[in-house]
Amino acid sequence: MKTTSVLLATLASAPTALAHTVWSVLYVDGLSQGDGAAIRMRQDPKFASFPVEDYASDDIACNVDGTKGVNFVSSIKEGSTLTFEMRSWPDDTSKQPLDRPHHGPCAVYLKKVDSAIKDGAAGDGWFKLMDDGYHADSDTWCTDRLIDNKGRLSVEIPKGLQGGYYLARPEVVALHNATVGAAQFYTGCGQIFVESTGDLVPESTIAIPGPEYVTAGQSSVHFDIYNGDNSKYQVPGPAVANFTHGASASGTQTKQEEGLVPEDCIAQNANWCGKEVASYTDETGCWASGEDCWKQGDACWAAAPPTGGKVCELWNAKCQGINDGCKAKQFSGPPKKGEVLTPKRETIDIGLIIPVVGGGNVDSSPSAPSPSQEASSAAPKESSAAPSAFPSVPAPALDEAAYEPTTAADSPSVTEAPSSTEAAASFKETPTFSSSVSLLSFAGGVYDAPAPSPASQDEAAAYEVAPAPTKAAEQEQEGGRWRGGVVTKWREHYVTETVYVTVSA
Ligand SMILES: [Cu+2]
Repeated sequence: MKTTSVLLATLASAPTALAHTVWSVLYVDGLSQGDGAAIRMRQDPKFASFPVEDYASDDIACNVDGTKGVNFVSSIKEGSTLTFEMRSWPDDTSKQPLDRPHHGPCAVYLKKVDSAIKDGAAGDGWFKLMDDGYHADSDTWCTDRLIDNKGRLSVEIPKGLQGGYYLARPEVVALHNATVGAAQFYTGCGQIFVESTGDLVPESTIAIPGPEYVTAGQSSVHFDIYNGDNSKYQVPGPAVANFTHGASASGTQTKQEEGLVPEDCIAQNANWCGKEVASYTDETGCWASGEDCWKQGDACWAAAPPTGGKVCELWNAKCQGINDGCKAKQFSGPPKKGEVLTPKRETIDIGLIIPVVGGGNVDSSPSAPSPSQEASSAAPKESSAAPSAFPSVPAPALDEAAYEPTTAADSPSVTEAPSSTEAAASFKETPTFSSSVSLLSFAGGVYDAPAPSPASQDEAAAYEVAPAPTKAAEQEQEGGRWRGGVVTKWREHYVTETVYVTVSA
């Protein structure tokens, strides 16, 4: 049977099914906010990395569980760079951020909200800050650039953007199954507060979910990347937003009042915070404080997202220390009172910043855009020819080819590619938006091997036809079919197994 042979061939040639991905960490100007902190992600670790495939569902906004907020909100300054990190195993950075056969575009959206914690995410108000699809010169997708960049997607928060709370939504759309219309959306949302006195607002917003974002069957989610002309692929959603002056004072929040990490927080695990237990001088007090400590530890584990509970472990060790002290009749405590258990936050070199194409223009008049302007801003990949006043975006390119290296000499070959560390260092001296050519060269240049791609679209489809059980699932089906007087009997035996294997990045 065809189906059977395809499946078996897949298992024989590729014993590893694809590991999906989940947005796991938010960095602000390269500083980690802590694994899982201020991020809405799917909570069940078994399914955290699974894609959203129902484009009409509210889950497409901030992922499953994404309509509910988390406790913390990250502080951002206008002009700061936000970096989202995806991981195939949210609690294990030694794994590949996303398996290579996931090919597709990426984007970042923002939504201005009254409360970053309480907003339900789905609905109107979303605008796109950047997107990136396919580059014909290097035959690469945004996913390739992200995988080469440790799974990190960065975007600059526009200078002058209206201050206040936002949901920040990174997105990767994997197209390996899009031949049958099953593009996979990987998303999540960061809860942020933008410190700014600016008054810039997007000219228009869209609803997610909604027809201006994506609908099933649309070419952005139903596309044959193996046999089609990938240079014609259009990223889902609207064009990158243009901005205009005229934020309403009532909608501007000038001071962050929600989602701050308490000052007396001595242990932070994602969106949970532990506070020092009461001091004691006698046995009763000792046991009582131990009890309080364990209670907080339980809450830590209960709140731990799929990125794990490393700080909960440290916390429980603290509680054990208190109890040990009580047993040893050391009734003065707690030991190491006030010691901060939160590990020092990591600062990373964010590496690649994908240049923003189009958008960003500030309308000189604060009045509402004319219908023709609206029409042009709604058209994908078209930008008005207005001079760019914002932020330091180059004159909008008409298409991707216009900002890509025009000669082979501009584009380093694979063998000439600098090490990623060297390339990353040269980045830092490069203005974010004005040197798109060198940035793109880097994006293509770090490749040290051609991307392994499925041998055929059948094989690609077979990769993820099955959900990802962690143990083998066997299934037999029998049936019969009558056609033209002949009864064909068939019997199929499926074995689907997902084996996750460590692949060094
Ligand atoms: Cu996947």
